[in-house]
Amino acid sequence: GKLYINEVYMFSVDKMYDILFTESQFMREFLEQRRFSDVVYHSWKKEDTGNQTREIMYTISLSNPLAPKTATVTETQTLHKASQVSECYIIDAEVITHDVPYHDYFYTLNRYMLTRVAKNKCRLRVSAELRYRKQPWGLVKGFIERNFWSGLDEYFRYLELELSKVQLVLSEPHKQS
Ligand code: YK8
Repeated sequence: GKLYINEVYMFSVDKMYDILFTESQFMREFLEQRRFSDVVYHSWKKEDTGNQTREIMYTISLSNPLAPKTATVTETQTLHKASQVSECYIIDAEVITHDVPYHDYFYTLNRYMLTRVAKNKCRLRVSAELRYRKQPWGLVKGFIERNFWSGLDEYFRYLELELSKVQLVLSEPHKQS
């Protein structure tokens, strides 16, 4: 696995949850800029385990000459039952990229941990793992890994950048009228 974000933000943990895990303006604009389209959110469902899960479907555009121009994606998010409003949220996201070469070999597991630091301060920790469904041979494995990590690096670098901007907007002092 790889740790992508481990940062403290100057807004509440509930705000961070709203930004990342509801159909927020932030997420709408972010996905639009990343050229994600046909986004369909299904609602959260309670499982027997006490966790909640939901599915999100979307289409991504790719610029790799070896891949098709677009690919459909299914992201299954699990909100762990250990999560507590205003304290912490733990979300696992299993991401399946259909339509890309070797798509039947791998999927992605991302883990988001949102924790309260103070009333208007939270920590976001995001890590990602490449998981195999079947063992690829050496050449294919190298090929998948290069493309996989470069795609994820770019996505999370951009997410971190956009989140730091939110922080600036939200911490602007309110003008007195
Ligand atoms: C989620 C991991 C691999 C995939 C991609 C595969 C190319 C393979 C082609 C080679 C395009 C939003 C990625 C980056 C697409 C985007 C996925 C996102 C960023 C073999 C020729 C989508 C998080 C996420 C997880 C996995 C990412 C894919 O919230 O390289």
